[in-house]
Amino acid sequence: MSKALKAALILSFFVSTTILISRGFRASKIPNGNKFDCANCHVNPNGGGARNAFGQAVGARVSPGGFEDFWDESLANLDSDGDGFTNGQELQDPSGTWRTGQPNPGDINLVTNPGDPNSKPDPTSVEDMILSAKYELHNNYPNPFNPSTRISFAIPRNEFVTLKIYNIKGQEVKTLVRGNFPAGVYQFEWNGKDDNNVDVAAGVYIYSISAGHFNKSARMILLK
Ligand SMILES: [Ca+2]
Repeated sequence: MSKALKAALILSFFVSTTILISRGFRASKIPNGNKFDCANCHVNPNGGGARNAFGQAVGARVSPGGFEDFWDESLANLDSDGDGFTNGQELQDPSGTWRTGQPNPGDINLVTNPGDPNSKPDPTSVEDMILSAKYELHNNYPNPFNPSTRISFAIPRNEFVTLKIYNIKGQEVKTLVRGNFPAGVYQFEWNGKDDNNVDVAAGVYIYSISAGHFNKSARMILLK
């Protein structure tokens, strides 16, 4: 075998290996990228060749052969394939907060292809996803606390809201909030007293919100 031929074979081995590695590597850098793998970015479902519109957006964000992370809020907010749904909505990470290596967000069964205009999600599931992303129970602050702490939550539409505090045994200690609220962000202070206006003991407490179908609880610590 001539030196030139050997060199050409070695070079083609490295080039093809590098392309294969970078393809698999990049699919692992988008949320739920394993569902469509190479077809997320390439017209040919087996990969290689022309990139689809999503692949072009990815290509614009990485250096040739580079392994940098590129999934972010701005890529999530694009509708690369023009099917009326953002890349983030198609990949179950509407706000683009997922990062490489984290568990896949959302439901992989609902994931559609961000580079294929014929593959798009059910509008109802997108609406649910957007709404549920906007309900939030924030961490109380300060925590641990003495003598009082603030608890805030967000709701995307008018809801009947209850925000209750329980002790570690699950016994209700205090109803902090109970009523109808329009969409918005709210903050309430808990002064460490129960429903009878008696100081509670130091320890771990649980605050729990219920707003429509949204329920969430978190822990806080009262120090004395
Ligand atoms: Ca699509």
